[in-house]
This record gives sequence, structure tokens and C-alpha cells, in this order.
Amino acid sequence: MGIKARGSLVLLIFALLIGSFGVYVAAFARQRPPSVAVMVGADGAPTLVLQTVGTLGFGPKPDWPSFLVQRSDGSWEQTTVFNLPAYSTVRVKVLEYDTQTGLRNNFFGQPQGLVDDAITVDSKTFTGSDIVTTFNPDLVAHTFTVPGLDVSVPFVGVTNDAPNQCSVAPCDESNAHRTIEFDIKTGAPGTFRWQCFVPCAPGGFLYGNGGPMQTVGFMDGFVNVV
Ligand SMILES: [Cu+2]
Repeated sequence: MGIKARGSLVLLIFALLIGSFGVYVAAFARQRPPSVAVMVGADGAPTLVLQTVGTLGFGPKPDWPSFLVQRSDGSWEQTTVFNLPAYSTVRVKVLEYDTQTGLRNNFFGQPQGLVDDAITVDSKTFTGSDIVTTFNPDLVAHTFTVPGLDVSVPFVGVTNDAPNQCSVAPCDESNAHRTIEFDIKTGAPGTFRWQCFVPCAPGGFLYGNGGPMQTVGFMDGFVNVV
């Protein structure tokens, strides 16, 4: 084989390697957990039902905390991507099974962007200025914060000594949990990034960030307003 032919062969192999690397990176970057549409409640209202767990208990990252979304057939999907209808009031119900980690920034201890400034925790409703003084940032397990929708909601966690804690998702309501309910409003269609602001990653991640805190499907995701 002449020097030119050999040169072309090397270039061809090099181009193939670069090309396949590009395909791999593009596929990796586009990877996203499935998007779950909100359920419709008995009264016809769109209802988003979430659960937060301290340890997922299955898959390649069983010790990571995670969100799960309930499908309309009652089953749970481990995802943080969901579709909400545009220009609507959406009821949100969160079953919070994790213990209290605490916020690093107290600002996120205050619920924001809720319809009527109202939030219900374990059947007790807090409204208006009550909210500001009610949620001790040290007791928060996770937040649902959507900057693009001006929504941020802290979830008070279960106590460390609570009996019958859940370790494998999906958790059951017989496990220790808090029930948090509130309504939010959506506007024009769009994709809105959201995340939890409690540094809730387990040991091994600097200051509780990293890992699940920066992985779609665990502690951050997308709200698709459609
Ligand atoms: Cu979290």
C-alpha cells in the first residue's frame, strides 16, 4: 500500500472514530426519562401527584433520593419530567417519605407562587403570612422549585425516629410520610427547568450537591407546559 493510500486509510479510521464518538455524545445528551402527563382528578381538575423518597432502592443508583410521578392508572414512574396543561390551575399532591435534611438557603423555606397563598400539610392548611413563619428550613427534606413559573415549595420531611420508614420506592402510604398539597397556575406553553434546592445527595458528594442533585430523573427535571 502506497503512502497516500495508507494516509487516507488512517484519516478514514480517524473520521469514523470521531463520528461514532459524536453519535454517542449526542445520544447521551438527549437521554431523558419519560414524560408523564398529569392525571385528571374526580372533579376534572388536572392533578400532579409526586412522591419523594430518601433512597430509590432499585436500579443503578439505589441509594440516591428521588422523585416519582404517579400515572393515571395509579402506577409510579421514576421521572422528573411531566406535562401540565397550559393556562390552567394544577393541583399538586406530594407524598414526602424522606427525612429532614435542611435547606442551606432559608429563602427556599418559604412557599412561593401558590394559588391563594395556600398550602396544606398533613390536612392542616396554612395561608398568607402564616406560611412565612411555619416552615423551619431545618426541617425541609426537598423542594419543588420552578424559577420560570415563580413557584417554589418546601416539603417538610418525616422525623428521623419516625416508625416504618420507606427504603424502596415506590413507597406506600402505610410508610411514614408527610402529605403536602397546593395549587399552581400555568401560563403559556413552554419547557421550564425545575430542581430541588435541598442539598440532599448522600455522602460522597461535596456538600450534598452533585449526583442526584444534578441528574434529571432524580432531583431536577422539566415541566412541559403543553
Ligand atoms: Cu432533594
